Amino acid sequence: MDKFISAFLKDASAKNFQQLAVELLPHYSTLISKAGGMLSPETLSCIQKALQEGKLTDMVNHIQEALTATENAALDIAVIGGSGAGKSSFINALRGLSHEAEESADVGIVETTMHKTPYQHPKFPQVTFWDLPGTGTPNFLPDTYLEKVGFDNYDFFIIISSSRFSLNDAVLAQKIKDVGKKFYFVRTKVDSDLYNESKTKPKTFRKEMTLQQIRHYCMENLINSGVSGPRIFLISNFDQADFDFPKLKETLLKELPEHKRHALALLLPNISEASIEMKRQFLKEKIWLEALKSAAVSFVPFMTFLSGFDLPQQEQCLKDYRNYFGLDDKSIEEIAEKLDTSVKDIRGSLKCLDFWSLVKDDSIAAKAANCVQSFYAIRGGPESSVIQGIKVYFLRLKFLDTVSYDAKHLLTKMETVNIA
Ligand SMILES: Nc1nc2c(ncn2[C@@H]2O[C@H](COP(=O)(O)OP(=O)(O)OP(=O)(O)O)[C@@H](O)[C@H]2O)c(=O)[nH]1
Ligand SMILES: [Mg+2]
Repeated sequence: MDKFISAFLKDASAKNFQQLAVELLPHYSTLISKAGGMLSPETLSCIQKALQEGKLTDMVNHIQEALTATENAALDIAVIGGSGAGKSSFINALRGLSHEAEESADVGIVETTMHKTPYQHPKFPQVTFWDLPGTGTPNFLPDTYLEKVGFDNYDFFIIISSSRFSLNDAVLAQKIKDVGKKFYFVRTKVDSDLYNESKTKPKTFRKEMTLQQIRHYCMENLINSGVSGPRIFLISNFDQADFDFPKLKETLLKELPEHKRHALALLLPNISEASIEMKRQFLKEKIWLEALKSAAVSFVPFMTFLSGFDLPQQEQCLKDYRNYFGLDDKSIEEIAEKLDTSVKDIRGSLKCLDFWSLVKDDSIAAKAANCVQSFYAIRGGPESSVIQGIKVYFLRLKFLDTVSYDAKHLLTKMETVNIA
C-alpha cells in the first residue's frame, strides 16, 4: 500500500494531517513520470492547504476537479509544413496507424494537403491532429496565416520540414510565439539522409556526425532567419523509438498544461518499454489520486456513499487499460496478423483478458483488510466504503501491472520477429 495513504488512514488527528501536508509534495514527486504529473503546482498547493487545515471536503473537491479536468481535456495539435515534408506520416505515426490504414491521413508524393484537415485519434476522440497547409504553398501568407487557421484552437504547433526550414517557417514561428503559443521544429526523414550519406561516403560516414551536421545546418538556418535558440527534433516517421522522437514526445508532455498531459501520454504508441512504463506511471498517478480521494471521503460524514465497488465499472477500467496499451480485441487481431500467428495463440499468452481471475485474487481482499484495520481502530467499526475504496486501489494497480506486463511481453515478441 502507498505509505502516504496508509499514514492518512491510520490517524485522523490534526497533527497527522499537518505532517502529511508537509510530506505531500515530496511524496507526489516520487509518483510521477519524468515528463511531469497531472496536478498543477496550484492544485497541489490547494490540496496541501486543505490537508494542513484538516478541511477534507475541500481536499476531496480539489482532487475531483483535477481528475475531471484531466478526463475532459481536449487536445488539438497543429502540424504545419511544406508539401511532402511528412506531415501526414507524422500524424499517422502519432495516431498509431499504418499509412495504409483506412482512417489514416493521406500520404503521397503529390501535394495532398491543401486545406486544414482534422484527424481525430481513433481511440481518443478528444484528441485531434490538424494537417495544415504548409508555408511553402501558394496559399501561404505569413500575416494572415494564423488568423486563417484559427490559431487559438491549437494547443501547440509542430513545424515540419524534410530539408532546411524556410524563412516563412521562421516568420510563422515568431508569429506563433507572439500569440503566446508553443511551437516545435521537427526535421523528418533523417533515416533517408543517413542512408544516402552512408551510400555516397561509405568510408567516412558516421551516423552521429551526419545527424550533428543536419542539426547544425537547420539551427544556423533558423537563427539566420531570426529565430532565437530554436529547438529542433530530428526524426524518422518510420521509427518512433529512434533519433529525437522520444525526446520530442517527452518535451511535448512536459510543456503541456498538466491536465492535458494525460491525454497525450495515453495516446502515444507502445513503441518501447520506456513508453509503456511512462503510460503506466500516468495511470498509476490517477489510481493514487482516486485512492487518496476515497481515503479523504471516508473521514467526511455523509460523503462515504460516493465510493463503492462497482463490478461493471471495474470491468470497464480493465477494458480502458487494454485499450490504452493496445491490447483491445481489434489490436490483438492486428498483432496476430503481424506475428503471423492465430488470435487464439496471442490471447492465450495474455493474462489481462481474464477479468474474473484478476478480481477474484484473494490477496487483494487480504491486503485491503490489512490496510483498513488501523482505520477501524479510529472509527470504531468496519466502514465498508473504505474497504471498497482500498480494494479498488489494489485491483486497479493489479489491472495496470498485468496489462503493462502483457504489453511489454508482446512488444518483445514483435521485436524478436522484426529482428529475425
Ligand atoms: N524516409 C522517410 N520518408 C518519409 C518520412 N516521412 C514521410 N516520408 C515519405 O515522404 C512522402 C511524403 O509524406 P507525406 O506524409 O505524405 O507528406 P505531407 O507533408 O503530408 O505531404 P502533402 O500532404 O503533400 O503536403 C511519402 O512518400 C512518405 O512515405 C520519413 O521520416 N522518412
Ligand atoms: Mg499530407
